[in-house]
Amino acid sequence: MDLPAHRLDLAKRIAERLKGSTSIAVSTHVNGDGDGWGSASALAHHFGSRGTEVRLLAATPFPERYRFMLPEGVEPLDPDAVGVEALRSASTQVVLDASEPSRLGEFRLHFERQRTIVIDHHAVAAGEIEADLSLIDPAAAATAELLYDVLLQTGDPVGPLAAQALYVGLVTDTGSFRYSNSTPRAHRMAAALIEAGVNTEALYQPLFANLRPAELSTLQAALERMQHDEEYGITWAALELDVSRELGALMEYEGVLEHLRNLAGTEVAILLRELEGGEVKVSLRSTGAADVATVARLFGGGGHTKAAGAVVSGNVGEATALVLAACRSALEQSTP
Ligand SMILES: [Mn+2]
Repeated sequence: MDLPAHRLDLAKRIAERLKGSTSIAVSTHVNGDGDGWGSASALAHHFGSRGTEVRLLAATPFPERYRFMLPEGVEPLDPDAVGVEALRSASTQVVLDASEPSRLGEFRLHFERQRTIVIDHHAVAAGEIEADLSLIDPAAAATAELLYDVLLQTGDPVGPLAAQALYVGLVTDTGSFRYSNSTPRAHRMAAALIEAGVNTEALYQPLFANLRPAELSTLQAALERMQHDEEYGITWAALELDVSRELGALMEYEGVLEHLRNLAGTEVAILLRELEGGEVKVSLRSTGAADVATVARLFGGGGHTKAAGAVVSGNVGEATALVLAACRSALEQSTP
């Protein structure tokens, strides 16, 4: 695979550093997604098969949906005494799919600059994690793409299980190759991973199906509450605390936002979920020119231009009003 010149030097240096490590601790961002956990699993497969001890750190609970990617015997560690000790004692500390300290949860206090490597494709806004080597490129489709560049530089072939985990990162972050980051290079990488042994059909069930009834109930509750502002092209659903509490952790079900953004005439889709303690979790998607990362940052959150999130103080009604106002002004600015 062609490697953009500016990435080559860093990818080589990171590959050398990882090859020289006796133990590697890997963290992704809180509420880790398919790209974060796919990349972490790929790193664990690739260096684990060389005999390196690789420990995975889960600042928030590891999503069961991604368990099939983990190497045998690797169990992501909570931010308790055991997890923190695994991080502190590792010869190399790796951060994947995040570059802001606040995204690391309780683990953030235990990274040491000289031992830290960051690989990420988010545009850094709020201040970077201090690292010895940082491969950060928002032009990459996924962190999995940057990690693949690194793995190729190790000189060891990328095995089928590492390839599968990288493919999961690529598929989930590109919306199954439908979003604007589905670049020619992302497709070339997908082809190379399939050649390395990925069975794409076998991934459909674990990634997209296997929904539990409660997950479809989440969708049902959201669709019942769906509202649409025709003038601005905003579609949203706000879930009150009692619904949100009942559905619990299942609220992470991504398919809900997909449906909201698929309504005809939608430029911005918003899912708001009231949490305990007077906070509302807000997830934003843009289908056009509006930059929802800027909206998320107004509320202390972040993300990509077309996919971002934040936690807003207040009840769900107040948060909805604030976020809608911010989205309307972002849409006014994005319209020429
Ligand atoms: Mn990502």
